[in-house]
Amino acid sequence: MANTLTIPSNSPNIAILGAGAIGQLMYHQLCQSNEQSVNSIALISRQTDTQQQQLQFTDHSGLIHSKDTLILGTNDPGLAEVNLLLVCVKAYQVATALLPLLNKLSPQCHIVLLHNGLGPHLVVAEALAQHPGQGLTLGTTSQAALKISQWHVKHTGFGVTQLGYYCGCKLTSELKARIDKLHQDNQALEWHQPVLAVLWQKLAINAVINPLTALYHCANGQLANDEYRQQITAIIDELVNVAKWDGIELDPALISTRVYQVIKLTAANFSSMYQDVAHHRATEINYINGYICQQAQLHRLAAPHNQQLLEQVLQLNRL
Ligand code: KPL
Repeated sequence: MANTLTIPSNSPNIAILGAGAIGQLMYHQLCQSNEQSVNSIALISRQTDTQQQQLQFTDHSGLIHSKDTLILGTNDPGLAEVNLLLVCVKAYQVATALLPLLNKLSPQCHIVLLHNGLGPHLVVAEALAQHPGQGLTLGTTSQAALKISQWHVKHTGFGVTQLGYYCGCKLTSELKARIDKLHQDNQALEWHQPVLAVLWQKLAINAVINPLTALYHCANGQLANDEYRQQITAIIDELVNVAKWDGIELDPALISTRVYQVIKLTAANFSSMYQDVAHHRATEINYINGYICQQAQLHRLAAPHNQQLLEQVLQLNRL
């Protein structure tokens, strides 16, 4: 189904960049919570041409929904109508996928980054200096989704989505209300100001669970065993120290409690990094433990445990 379309009227004004599991999940959830205005929501692909595609969604109760979806190509003039863009690509894809679009989106477009790890926000914020009408919100989600096939995702777990304004023009109340509607489906959605502290907390969860599950080849739950405790404490202590020099105060005991909660809540899951390594895909390690090492270097701090994990996971990628 790859017919080129022209869509002069009824152009979408909310778009999702990235059609992975989380991107498609966000698309379906936005459509369900904005029923009166589903035609205003689209995906953006890497292709230059626009297509129509039937997407399927298995919700948490097992019901399957089908939806004809507009997948905007990167050359579509309709991009100029997009005034809310949810970026759901992996951290290492953000700059290449998003920066070439900034000129094509509405000059008032508000961008929401939703990925594991930290770092791309710095590059995007710098680029937005050339687009004074646009703005940036950062976020993270603990919802889980599984890609059953290219255009079929299954909602596999509830979790909180945390968002907060970062720079540039603020979200209009109309667009914020449309994001807030995601609350409808029993989903926790929180706004935090400033947002960076919650992103560092999520970074701690990923800095522990993702590399350790990839290296020890295990499900998240195994990390609750005592044999990992010392290493987990060391990773968190280094992160808390680096965050402090970055202006973010974190309580190591609270971070540790939260990390162990997530290990328990997602015990049967295999982390995204475990899966990336298993499928010989690039990992987000440079934006997780790598970001901690980068900021440590900036502040002339030592972060040997995170540095070792970074090197070990990069090595796994080379195997
Ligand atoms: O975000 C995750 C991931 O796998 O990337 C966690 C929270 C660790 C769940 O698996």
